[in-house]
Amino acid sequence: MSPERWTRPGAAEGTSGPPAATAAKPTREQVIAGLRATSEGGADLVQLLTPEGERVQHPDFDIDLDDAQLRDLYRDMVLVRRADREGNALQRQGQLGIWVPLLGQEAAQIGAGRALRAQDMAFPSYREHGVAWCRGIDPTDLLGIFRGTDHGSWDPATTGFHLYTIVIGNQCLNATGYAMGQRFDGKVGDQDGEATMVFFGDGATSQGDVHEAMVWSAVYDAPVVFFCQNNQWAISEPLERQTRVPLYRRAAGYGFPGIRVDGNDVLASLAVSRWALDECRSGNGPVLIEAFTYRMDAHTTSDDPTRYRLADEMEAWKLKDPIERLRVHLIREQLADQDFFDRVDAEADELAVRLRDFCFNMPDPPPERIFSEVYAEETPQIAAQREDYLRYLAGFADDAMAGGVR
Ligand SMILES: Cc1ncc(C[n+]2csc(CCOP(=O)(O)OP(=O)(O)O)c2C)c(N)n1
Ligand SMILES: [Mg+2]
Repeated sequence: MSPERWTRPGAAEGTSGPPAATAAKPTREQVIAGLRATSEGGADLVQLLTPEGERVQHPDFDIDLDDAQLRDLYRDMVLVRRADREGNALQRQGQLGIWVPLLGQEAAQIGAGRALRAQDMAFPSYREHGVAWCRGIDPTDLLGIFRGTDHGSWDPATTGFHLYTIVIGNQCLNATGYAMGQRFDGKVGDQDGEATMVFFGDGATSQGDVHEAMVWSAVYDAPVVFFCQNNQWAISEPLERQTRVPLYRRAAGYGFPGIRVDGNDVLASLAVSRWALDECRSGNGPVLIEAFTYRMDAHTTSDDPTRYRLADEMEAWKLKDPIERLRVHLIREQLADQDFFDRVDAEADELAVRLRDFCFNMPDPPPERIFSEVYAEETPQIAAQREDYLRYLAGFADDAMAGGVR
């Protein structure tokens, strides 16, 4: 086989197989441009609502929602955005150690989150405040994680929502294991079955854990939907530092379907997620969904994106705002009046006040708590460490230290 036989994959010309020997070899720049080539609405981007709020049809995916359901999706996104902005502000005011913004990713998350059924299980990373909302987690429950007082206070078993995972990509392995359990328990095989959905980012696709999870899921038919929010950045690393092919096409290499959905279109995210979960429920999983979206704020409150990305990129994505396009659609089709929008805004204000009050009044945990619940039963070593630590704290004259972590 001569070396000329192999050219770079021609992302720009839309082929997923090996390029023909005669194909012109794309330049590195063309390959990189191809990663984003379909973002304006190509044949391989599932979109049901344009950035201008116009409802469009898709041959494979459609959805039939009534007016009230459309309004509910709008309300979800507005409330989640408001909770997110409040979390950001609370960090700036010194009330939280850090906040991880979801700004811009509301449609991807609400679409996926509302596609999940009660019996399903979701595994988030750390930015999935919108999915948390859909699983019935009160936004106040997120605050302890970012104030450093707990690791998440909800019960994954009853909420169907695992605790946040900071270790990039790791939750894909956990989700695959959980999905295998669903299979072994006989919960897969019909439309009333169970499925698992795991959330991760574009950067996470470079992690070994994600690869291993995909290989395992493929060969053992694990009922898991891999929901990748491609927000274009992994902190300061752009997409082209993670891949040379559009991410959804990687699924072909594992042997399961990969779909790219407009992640700023809540209808498309909902439609594709429902389909993928049903595939898993009925035993046809796994599926990869690449939700093509954009991180409109910093990576976290510790990050300054002006140091590595240009303002015009941000300006272009503002025109694709997920909430604005549904708002325009509701107005254009006369599905909601001013009174509705005012009520949602008032509800968002109330939520923000509730979050602030909750945060200001959060009790500090007692210092000895770091030793409890490490093991199911306390070991003598842990008991000795706890006593040692409490003796150490008691040695301070200033009882601010002894009284708790401030
Ligand atoms: C295993 C591991 N390596 C590195 C980090 C540091 N880290 C935190 S977030 C992040 C970038 C993740 O980017 P992406 O997967 O695109 O998710 P996003 O933050 O954009 O949602 C990195 C490298 C980590 N948390 N875990
Ligand atoms: Mg990312």
